Amino acid sequence: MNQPVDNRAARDEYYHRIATKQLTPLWEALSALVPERPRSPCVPHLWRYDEVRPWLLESGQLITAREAVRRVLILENPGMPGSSAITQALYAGLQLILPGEVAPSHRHTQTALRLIVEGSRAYTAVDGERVHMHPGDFIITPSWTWHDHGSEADGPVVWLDGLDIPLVRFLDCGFAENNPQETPPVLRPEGDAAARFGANLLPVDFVPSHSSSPMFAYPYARSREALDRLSRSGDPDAWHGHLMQFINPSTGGSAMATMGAFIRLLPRGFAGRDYRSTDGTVFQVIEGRGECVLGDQRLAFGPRDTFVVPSWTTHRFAVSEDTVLFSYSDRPVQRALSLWREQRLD
Ligand code: 1HN
Repeated sequence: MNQPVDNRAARDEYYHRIATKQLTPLWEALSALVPERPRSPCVPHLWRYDEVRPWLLESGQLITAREAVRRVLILENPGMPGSSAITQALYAGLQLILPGEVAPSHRHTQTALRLIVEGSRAYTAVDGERVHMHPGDFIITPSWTWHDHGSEADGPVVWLDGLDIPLVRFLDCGFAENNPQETPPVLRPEGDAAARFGANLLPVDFVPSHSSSPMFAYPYARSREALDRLSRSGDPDAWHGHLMQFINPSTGGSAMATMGAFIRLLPRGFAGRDYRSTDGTVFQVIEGRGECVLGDQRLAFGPRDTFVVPSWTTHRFAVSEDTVLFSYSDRPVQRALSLWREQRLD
């Protein structure tokens, strides 16, 4: 009675019958439902900025920022066609704004981050405060905050957008709203949030929240200087180089609830060790040149390129110049749910 039985035809006939009542057998799906390790459809991929840039600029001839609402080329993972996703949980895109343009105000429950790639003198406004953006700056747009963008530059300005769109879609908890005012009034002077929250000080009655950092702009000049000092005062971690995370200064936790953001310096000649973690990660090259080695696959990167490393994919870095990489992932979500794992390999 405990021997397996060879009755394929009878089983298939049974599956057909129960399917009419929306029932399916777990035993046919069990190993796929509970894999021994992550089996992501997401694949490693690199977008070369030199290749993407002409197409991004061409989009500027075809549609205005106002008409597009956001003029963005989505970086879609080749393993997940049609998903508008770069990993299972995350979205990435390159946004273009041209001189004098406006991207109208709206808000949504999806959290956004920006990493400025090219150009200066464009600004983003978050709930009434503007910040001008420079290459390498990291800026967050917390969930449900009004935001619009504009450009006072004389050339194109491009940034990487990272959002938790696929995660929010998976959870079916997305809301969005257009602002009746395309460009809402400025309520506070530029630098207000930096003064309140970015000087190792907090307003005395401020109540910290883990949901999002009250400081929404992290200028590259400051993070670059910190990395430079770190590199001169100690050896890099053998796996990560000099790796730092962007924090909410009022809690010490992640700057955003759903996305973790990181910046690292890999000194010239750095040859890192193999590493993997369960948070599929998007990398943006701010400076430098090198490669990310994933088994027998090599992603050779240069300045302004974007690449993605899927969940639980062993990888290491080797660089020929001082290199600064920005990265973001869904790590805070995995950690909050006690699901995050990492492994340092030799
Ligand atoms: C969005 O609001 C921005 O504010 C960028 O710049 C990309 C992608 C999907 C949905 C909303 C932005 C977006 C987005």
